[in-house]
Amino acid sequence: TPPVLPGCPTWPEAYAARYREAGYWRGETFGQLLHERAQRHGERTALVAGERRLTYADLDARVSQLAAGFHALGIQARDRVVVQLPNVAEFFEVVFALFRLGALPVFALPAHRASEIGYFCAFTEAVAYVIADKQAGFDYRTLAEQVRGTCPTLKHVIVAGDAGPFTALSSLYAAPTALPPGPAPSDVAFFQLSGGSTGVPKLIPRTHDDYIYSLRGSVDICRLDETSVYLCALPAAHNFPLSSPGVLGTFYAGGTAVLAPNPSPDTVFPLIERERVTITAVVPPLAMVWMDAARTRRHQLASLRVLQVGGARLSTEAAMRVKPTLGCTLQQVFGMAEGLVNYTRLDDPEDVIVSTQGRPISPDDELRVVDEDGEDVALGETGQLLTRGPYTIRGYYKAEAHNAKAFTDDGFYHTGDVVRVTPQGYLVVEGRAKDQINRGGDKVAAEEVENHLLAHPDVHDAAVVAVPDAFLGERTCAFVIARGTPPAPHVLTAFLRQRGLAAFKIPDRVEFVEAFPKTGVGKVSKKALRDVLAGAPSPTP
Ligand code: J2J
Repeated sequence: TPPVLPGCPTWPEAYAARYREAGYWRGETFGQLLHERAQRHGERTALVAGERRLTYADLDARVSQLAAGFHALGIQARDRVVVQLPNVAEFFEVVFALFRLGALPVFALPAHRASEIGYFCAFTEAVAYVIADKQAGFDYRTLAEQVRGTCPTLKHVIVAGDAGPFTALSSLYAAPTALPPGPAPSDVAFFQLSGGSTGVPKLIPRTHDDYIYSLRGSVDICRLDETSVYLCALPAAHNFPLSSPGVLGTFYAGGTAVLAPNPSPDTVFPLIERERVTITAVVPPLAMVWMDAARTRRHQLASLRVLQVGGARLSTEAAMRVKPTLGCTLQQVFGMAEGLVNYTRLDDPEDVIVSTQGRPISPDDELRVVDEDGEDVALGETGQLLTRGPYTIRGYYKAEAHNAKAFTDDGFYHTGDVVRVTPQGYLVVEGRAKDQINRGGDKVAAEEVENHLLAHPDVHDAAVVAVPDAFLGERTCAFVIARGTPPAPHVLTAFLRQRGLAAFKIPDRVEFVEAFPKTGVGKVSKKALRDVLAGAPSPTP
């Protein structure tokens, strides 16, 4: 077998050697990590989800059984498996069982629908798709029916709960058997999804070595240990609650991870109180909702020491309210599934905590801030952030043409974020140069939505842009040039839903125009379109 999965760019050998020498990559896999923690912390609680409480020994045993079951089903090393599970214990049983075999989870979000899931299955040639039966009023088995017909490689649909016509996950916990040798630490462990700015989501190959390093770094910075209790309120598949330090970082530290089925204060506050949660992570709009709720229920948060906020820019004003209203330390987190994660440190001065998005995990995270021509700007000036380092990918999966644009020749990743660096070396996110809308932490690639709109017979052209929003930070607006009489906006949004686009990507607003304003080089000017929404006079096309 080839040393890495074909289609996954990797670090040049000189860098890999350096990262090993520096002690970042320690040659450990996720399968081994859980075994080791089970030996060390066997009777400690690893995971709390709904009615279930699993010790490290329980989790390790369940994972061994499930790995045997997956193996018996024929799932092999490097097989791709699309995993779309809500915040249930099975999520971690499934992914660790796949890690043991060296099979590769593709981390779909619960909000994804036929368009996204069908694409992930087809693009990765997935052999299996793992879902819950029903969650939050949605029946994932219907989605699986739809997807199965379109993906010939898909052999198994595996369901946590009532399986209907599919394979019950519960039937796969088998007596542990001898398994083939596990993956190498340098192997890809799973695929994260890119927020992206392109027509289809990009897949991010993360290795055991690089991801475990980012966990160890995050655990140190967030001071997790075996007494820590981490609450996972965001969807567990997302890189932030998974790894910064998230549930996997909590396992790394031997602490307890509590999974919340949804992030509303009514659900989460009693959980924080009951489980004595010490740290949790939210996106900015949720931080606002929690701060409002805490006015009357702050006593439920007494155990909380750290609130991490990330995924989108938190205003300084909101940041300043966290400590007074919630009584805990704010930690700003500016990360990306491609790698680089920045944190404010827990003992940073208050002004650094409220007004910056932190600094990198690793001394070997290399940052460049460049202008439009790719030239480095002066220190402290604003520009586009490029990064390279021991846990930042060198390329997306099977995306050669896109990689040539998204990475420099010497391996720096174009984050698409516009930042400046403070004299103390902290990053402040000032804006964005990528064609993406950040809807309260949910990333929407404009081109993806535009392509779906263009499929409608009444749409001649479409351009999707961000509208500022007091609650979400940004919402989406689709500017549409109709072919003939414009359809009602709800006809278009219903059309996108019916095409199986995740709800958070459905435009919040649709505006019909006669023509698009153009830039000097004749491209659609999204800036001029955003100005229209901001109340500027209509552009002259
Ligand atoms: C402004 N923009 C931010 C912040 C992310 C930890 C935390 C977040 C993510 C994440 C993650 C931001 N202020 N504090 O993976 O491990 C925007 C940037 C960035 C993009 C990445 C993690 N924190 N962003 O959000 O892959 O534009 O990862 O490039 O979903 O979110 O999105 P994503």
